[in-house]
Amino acid sequence: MAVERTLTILKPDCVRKELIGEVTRRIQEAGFTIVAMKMTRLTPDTAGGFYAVHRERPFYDELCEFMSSGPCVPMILEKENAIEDFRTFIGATDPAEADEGTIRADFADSVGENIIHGSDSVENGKKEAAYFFTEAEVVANKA
Ligand code: IDP
Repeated sequence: MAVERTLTILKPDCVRKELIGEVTRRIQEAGFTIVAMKMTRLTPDTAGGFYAVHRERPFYDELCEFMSSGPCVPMILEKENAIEDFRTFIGATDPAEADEGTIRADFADSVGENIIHGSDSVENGKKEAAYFFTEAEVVANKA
């Protein structure tokens, strides 16, 4: 299996609930290597740019408001089969439908405030990583 990278964001609800440590521990325990990480705060505009694909969806404004409501922690993660494995690890978008033991099942309150993001394809992972990180900020690139 190919080594892939995925972009995750510990969303503002994750930071507010003081779950950065617990979720990061689980990410590493599941075998993902963190190759870039920062804490930042999105504006409604930068959140909107990240989720541009959802611009026509009824929840778009709510999503931009939520994603800019406090700091978040984006990371680039590396692992074999990272994209699919990380989506399985975080669980379904709606925590009520997420498998037991997944991050969203354990910690998320609603389909909107669902703790964590994970890229849905290798191509989108690359675009999303570039949205948050320069090449120089990716530690593995400097080894
Ligand atoms: P994903 O994060 O599991 O890939 P997407 O369908 O790509 O799910 O939606 C992006 C984000 O938009 C979700 O993680 C969630 O925060 C928000 N979202 C999705 N559907 C709804 C909804 O029906 N109401 C409110 N927010 C939603």
